[in-house]
Amino acid sequence: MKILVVGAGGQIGTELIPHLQKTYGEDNIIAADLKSDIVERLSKSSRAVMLDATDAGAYSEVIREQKINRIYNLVALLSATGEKNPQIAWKINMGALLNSLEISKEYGCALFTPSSIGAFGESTPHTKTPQDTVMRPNTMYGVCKVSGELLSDYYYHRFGVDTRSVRFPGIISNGALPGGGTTDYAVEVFYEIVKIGNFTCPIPENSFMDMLYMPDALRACTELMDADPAKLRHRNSFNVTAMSFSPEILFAEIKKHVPGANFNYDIDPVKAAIADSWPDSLDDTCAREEWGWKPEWDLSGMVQDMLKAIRVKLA
Ligand code: AKB
Repeated sequence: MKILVVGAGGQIGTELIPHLQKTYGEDNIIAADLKSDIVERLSKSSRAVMLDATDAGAYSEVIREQKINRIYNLVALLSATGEKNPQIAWKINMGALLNSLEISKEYGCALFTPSSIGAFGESTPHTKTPQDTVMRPNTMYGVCKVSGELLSDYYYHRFGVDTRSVRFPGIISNGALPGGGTTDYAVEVFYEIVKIGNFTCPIPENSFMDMLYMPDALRACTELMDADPAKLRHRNSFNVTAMSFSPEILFAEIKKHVPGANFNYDIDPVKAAIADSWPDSLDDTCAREEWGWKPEWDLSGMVQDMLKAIRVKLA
């Protein structure tokens, strides 16, 4: 197995690379990113190449030269950034996906491209959101995710490309920071509380969203791609979740360990509207039944582990 991770320098890629190295062997994993400083950072702990995934020629060359047979396409502008520049979000998110699909078709690669809870919108049932339901997102990020799910299923049915993916909720992690997402507050709060004991939240206190702790997200990436294809009735994309909470609930949990922590709200209207349009809680039964998805981290375990890790990191 030879695996290429494109967009490897972001929040997921930074931790997916060591997870893949541990699972499939260091020499079999190649990290690719657009920016030279990120490639330099990645190259300290993995094989790394500079690559613009929207450049089809350069992308094909890497696949050919490195004899790649599985791709994780993590290239994306996230929800809040996408609203600042919708045209660029479409160009980057869909450009990288279309190239990944075409290349996978040509070179016989299996392809994982994460979708998101952002693929849902206001008209989606918000509680226990089913696997198959109304998908009419209100953001450009969501429009890209729904289009991506449809295109990925199209390439599977029409050309037999082995496309698989999950709808990630907010991912909480202590490696690289997320950037430009609506769920970022649930990571940023840990840094601010450990650093200065205060956090000003851009999301309303009672706005619920699904979340996953990074170790569970990494397992989803590998367990789905290694799953028996005969058991998959769905492909693009599976609902996955581990917990659903509002800022108020998360902050109360943090306060159990940092009693002096202080929380304020300064609502960002764009992020608040996005959060409001997304599900409050997903139903991930299909992922559980079709490939054995089972999260290991809940709110209380995640909060304790995050505080420990961020204290070490900032010490
Ligand atoms: C975002 O907030 O945009 C992402 C996501 C849920 O896809 N973290």
